Amino acid sequence: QPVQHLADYRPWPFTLSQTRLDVTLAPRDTVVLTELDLEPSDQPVDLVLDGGAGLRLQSLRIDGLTVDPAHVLRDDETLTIRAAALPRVPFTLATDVRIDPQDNTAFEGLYLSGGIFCTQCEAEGFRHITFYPDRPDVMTTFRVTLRSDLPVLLSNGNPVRAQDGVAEWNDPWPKPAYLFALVAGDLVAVSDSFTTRSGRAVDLNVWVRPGDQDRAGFAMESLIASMRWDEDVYGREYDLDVFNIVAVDDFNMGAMENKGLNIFNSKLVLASPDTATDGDYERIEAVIAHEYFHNWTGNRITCRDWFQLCLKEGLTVFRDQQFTSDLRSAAVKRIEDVQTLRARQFREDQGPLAHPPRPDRYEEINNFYTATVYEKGAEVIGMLKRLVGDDGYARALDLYFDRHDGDAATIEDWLKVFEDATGRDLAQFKRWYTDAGTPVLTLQETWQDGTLTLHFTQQTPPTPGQPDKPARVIPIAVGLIGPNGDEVAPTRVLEMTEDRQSFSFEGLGARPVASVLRGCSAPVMLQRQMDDATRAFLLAHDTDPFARWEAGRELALSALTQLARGADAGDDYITAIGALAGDADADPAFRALCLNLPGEEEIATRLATTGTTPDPDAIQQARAGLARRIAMAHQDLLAELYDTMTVPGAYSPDADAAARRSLRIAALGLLGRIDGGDRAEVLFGIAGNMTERMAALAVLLRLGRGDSALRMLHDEFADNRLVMDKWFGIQVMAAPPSDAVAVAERLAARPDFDWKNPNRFRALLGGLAANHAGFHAADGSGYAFTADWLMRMDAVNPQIAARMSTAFETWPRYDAARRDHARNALERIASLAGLSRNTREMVSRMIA
Ligand code: DPP
Ligand code: ZN
Repeated sequence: QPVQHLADYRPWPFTLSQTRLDVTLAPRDTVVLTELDLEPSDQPVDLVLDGGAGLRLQSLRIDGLTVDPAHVLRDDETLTIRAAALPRVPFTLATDVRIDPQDNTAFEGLYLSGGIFCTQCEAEGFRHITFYPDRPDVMTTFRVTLRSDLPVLLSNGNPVRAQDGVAEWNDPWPKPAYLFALVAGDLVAVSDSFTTRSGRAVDLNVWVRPGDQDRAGFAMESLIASMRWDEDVYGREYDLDVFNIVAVDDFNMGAMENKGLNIFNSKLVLASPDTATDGDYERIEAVIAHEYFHNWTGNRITCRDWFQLCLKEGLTVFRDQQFTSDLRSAAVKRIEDVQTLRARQFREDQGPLAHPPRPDRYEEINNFYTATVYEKGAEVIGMLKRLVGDDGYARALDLYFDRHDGDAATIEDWLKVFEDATGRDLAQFKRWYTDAGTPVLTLQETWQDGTLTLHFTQQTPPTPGQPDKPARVIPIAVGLIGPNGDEVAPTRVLEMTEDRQSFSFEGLGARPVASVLRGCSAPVMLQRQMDDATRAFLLAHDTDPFARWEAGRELALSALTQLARGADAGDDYITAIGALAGDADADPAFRALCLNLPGEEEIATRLATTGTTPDPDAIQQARAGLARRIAMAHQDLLAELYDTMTVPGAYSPDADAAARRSLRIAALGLLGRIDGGDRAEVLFGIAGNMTERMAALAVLLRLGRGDSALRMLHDEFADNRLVMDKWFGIQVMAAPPSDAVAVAERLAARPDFDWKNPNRFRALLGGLAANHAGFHAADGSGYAFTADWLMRMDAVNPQIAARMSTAFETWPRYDAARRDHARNALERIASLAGLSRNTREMVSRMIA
């Protein structure tokens, strides 16, 4: 398959009015009978169906008659029936195909996960099940018959009948093949029901393995909250009689929004206080919501082609972010989202894998399920909402659902809806979708006669294939804080449209401090000359919680980058952070976010973007040293927080309880720098929840005294895959950097390193990648270890190998010796015989 180009889009020259599937499940030789009701267009053209060499075709009939083999062509990816063999009137094409789910280790199409048959069809998995026009703009109704002795047989839509090993499902909503799903297994359900606001009763089920029911309740609560929220906030109702969620252990992604039958990675469904952290609970709630919200933004309105992936993903991430903000703390959620954006999307934008939210070329679409498509896609919608206002946004969304229900739509359609609903011209705004790269916004200020003027320039560095970057429209939210700490001008959104532009605030008595890019009003990097005292002032007084946190962040990064360069710094930060941590009026979660120092990766990024080659060891030492100084300076306060930020009563994952725990463990982490790990040792033994136990374990591992805690955890949870994933991951992540590769090697040699399971593989390899100085070990051992495993994984599961190869995406910014090691590792991967298209594309972009 050559490079795909957006410009080459052509509608499919047939009409498909119904798909009927009859599947007899077996580990080997599953029988897939498919009937497609097709209508040809006016011109006679060949019928080209997707479907590769893995499909064993037993028969091919048109209206009951076998198609003359002379008119049939097959290659590795398609089956073609010549126009000469096709009727000029509506006809039914019937195929009989055999496949082997048991041998499907790529987890794409139909596969077995621990005795459960399940599917993953996005983006192009359906073509591994049967021959089909496997493209999102071909939408049709599905009728599915499943045959198996397994007790639970599920597919999309509404159940028609189920008895004697046969189940029939009917999905009345036209959908593309990527939203198809089937599940068969020995499963049990946690069940509930929901009545939509127009009175439709919906049966809800969360299907898990027998024994896991007591860990599925939170997923169900989250589903009900999501259904209610989408009605209240977007006016969107559910549209079938049943909504099923199934948890499986082997899953390439987090979860999948198949119509009426969401399939989830079990780590995003199963939770109990003793096995899941507060972060896990929050993530489960968000992903359940995300997949549910796709029912409208993704399923009822889907994408015309895969270049438009951010149409559904950016919008659905934006919606799940709004949902979490409404249920929990909006300020904390915004800070967490920006941290993720910077750690993953800014990182992507600054390296060889940079691409726009709507790319215009790809080789393998699975490589574009990225932070840029998802997280930046959501940021772009946040900007749009800021520019047109809340009312304009609501009108545009109503119009979007009205106009495009049932469509396979494009980014152009999406923007047109906003233009029509608000009268605004979005031609310049569209660059956010088509141009890669993070704009750098610089700010200079002048003050004269009671007028403060902000002089901005914007400039976006070149990215692969896009040397020139015209100016974008950037919404810059600004407020002013007076010298006494009061807000003298509330938030106002400045719209920057030129390369350089100035904005004035007049009639001011005394010079205020500008609080700029409030709420992170645009996904840009702000460069601004500001002394540490002014930053500390904003950290103390800014009325916008994001900007307040950001002031502390900048203060920390300023200290850490100086320390990493060998200078002396940090006193201002230590003083300011103590005041904030002790501010009993501030939300404990906010205080915890401020107390957590920027990670080593973020420090490396800051150094690289300001012209210094990052030295991973120096960064690690700078950060550890500053943490120790904070602990020394605020020992009593931190000990008090640790002792008092407990949560009485039974564990609850709600925002307030989680906030207190987050501040408590932030204090624990700092105290661990000076108490030798004694508190952590005690806490690990007595804590009744996984949040505190994992935090304690991380402290112990960093100090090299985690062995007995690891043994305890292992003895308790050896049979729990999700806890064991954490057990593998944290040992590598929290290892002293000089040991990290050795720890990873030792763990990889264990019999329970079930590396073909994506979660287990990600735990170990992702754990190493997250250990910045360990992965970037000067001798290249971290790179070599990772490359060896990526090559091994590529032959088994190309999607996972390709995804994890992004560990290398920052390699060009390190020193020459590390660059040599990294390039060698990447070239070794590139030269592997039989390398998948997935990994080949990633590696070749990284060494281009
Ligand atoms: N399942 C993935 C998601 O929901 C891909 N659609 O984002
Ligand atoms: Zn999604």
